[in-house]
Amino acid sequence: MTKRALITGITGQDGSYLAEHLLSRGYRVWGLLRGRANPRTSRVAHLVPDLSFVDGDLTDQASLLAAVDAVQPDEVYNLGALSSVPGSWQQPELVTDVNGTGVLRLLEAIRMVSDLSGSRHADGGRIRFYQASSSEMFGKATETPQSETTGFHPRSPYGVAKTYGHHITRTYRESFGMYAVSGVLFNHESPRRGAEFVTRKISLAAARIKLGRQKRLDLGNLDAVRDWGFAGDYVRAMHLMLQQEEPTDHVVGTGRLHSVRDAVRCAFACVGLDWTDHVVVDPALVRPAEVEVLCADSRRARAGLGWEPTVDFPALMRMMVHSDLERASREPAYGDLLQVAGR
Ligand code: NAP
Ligand code: G4F
Repeated sequence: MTKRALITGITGQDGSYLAEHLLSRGYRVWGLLRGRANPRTSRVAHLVPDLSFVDGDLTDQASLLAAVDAVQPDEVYNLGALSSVPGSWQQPELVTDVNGTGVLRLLEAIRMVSDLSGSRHADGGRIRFYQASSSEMFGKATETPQSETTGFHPRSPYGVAKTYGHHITRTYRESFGMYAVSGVLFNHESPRRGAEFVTRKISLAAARIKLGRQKRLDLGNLDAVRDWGFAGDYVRAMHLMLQQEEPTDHVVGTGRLHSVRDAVRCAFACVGLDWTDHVVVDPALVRPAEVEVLCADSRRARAGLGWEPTVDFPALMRMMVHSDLERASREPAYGDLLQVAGR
């Protein structure tokens, strides 16, 4: 029977890769779209009409209930969130509502629809649920590397809200027997990554500076260290987590560490430039409370799901820089813009 999946966060980086992955496996896929009047669908426009949309917002219980009831999904992937960590200090209450309470609302919608229409699902009426948890929950990590048993010490409103989402998912699993799991995913990037995140900010700047469309790159903490992987690999892990006999949380990452400085060096080397000629450290971009190092211990995912990453860090940065060179070459040069403005 054709499986039906509902994805929140369909317009985001991961939503687009996951929709592609599920469609390629024969799923019918619906994306939850907020703000129909002005939807940001550029990342998934190429998937229409195979991909369908349903209205809804994680801050609105009634819309989630209606969406789950309309789609009658076998699997729900909750990828919707305000996902910028620095942004979460600007809008802490909204981030808590969307990234924290939003998870509770979606679990409630699934519970209610499952109770009402249980017989329509092969596995006893239960809709399987994936929660996009984050390595930001480890924050000021109590051990390195971090695994499924490492304690949480979040350092931002984003991390705190994600920690609530993680715990409420486990609580619904234990309270109601729901197949509800969290993937604790470490940083994953791609050419579709938002330009507010550091790797994409760097790849875009390297491309623009090479093409004479940008002068310099302002960055915050160059010493921060992350475990960066490719988003296309990580959505495979999300899908695998919902295909297991028992609902189990998994940590997903490469186990390889690189600093922001490494990312800059790598990206500028791709375009034949010395990064030290172009990068300026701006103290205003340093966070109120930084997460210095995150490193995944993904042994459970590798052994239990058979998951492996396929793209290493230098290949990931090259992929992003090459994509941005192509994109930036279509942007008007600064001089052209001045001419258009009549100056
Ligand atoms: P992203 O590109 O920032 O996408 C976020 C998505 O959430 C967008 O589609 C956005 O829709 C949607 N959204 C925002 N507010 C919403 C609301 N009130 N109701 C419904 N949807 C809403 O994020 P991503 O990188 O794909 O990440 C996907 C998920 O994984 C997020 O939950 C993120 O926190 C989590 N995560 C990401 C990483 C990573 O490294 N990428 C690592 C760990 C966890 P609009 O277009 O309408 O704004
Ligand atoms: O790219 P980032 O903004 O990613 P961050 O904060 O690690 O969060 C991302 O990964 C999380 C998983 O761990 C997700 F849950 C979350 O949704 C998001 O996708 O920053 C990475 C590092 C930080 O230490 C930051 O201080 O880069 C450092 N950095 C240095 N200069 C910068 C900059 N980050 C940004 N965004 N912009 C800078 O100019």
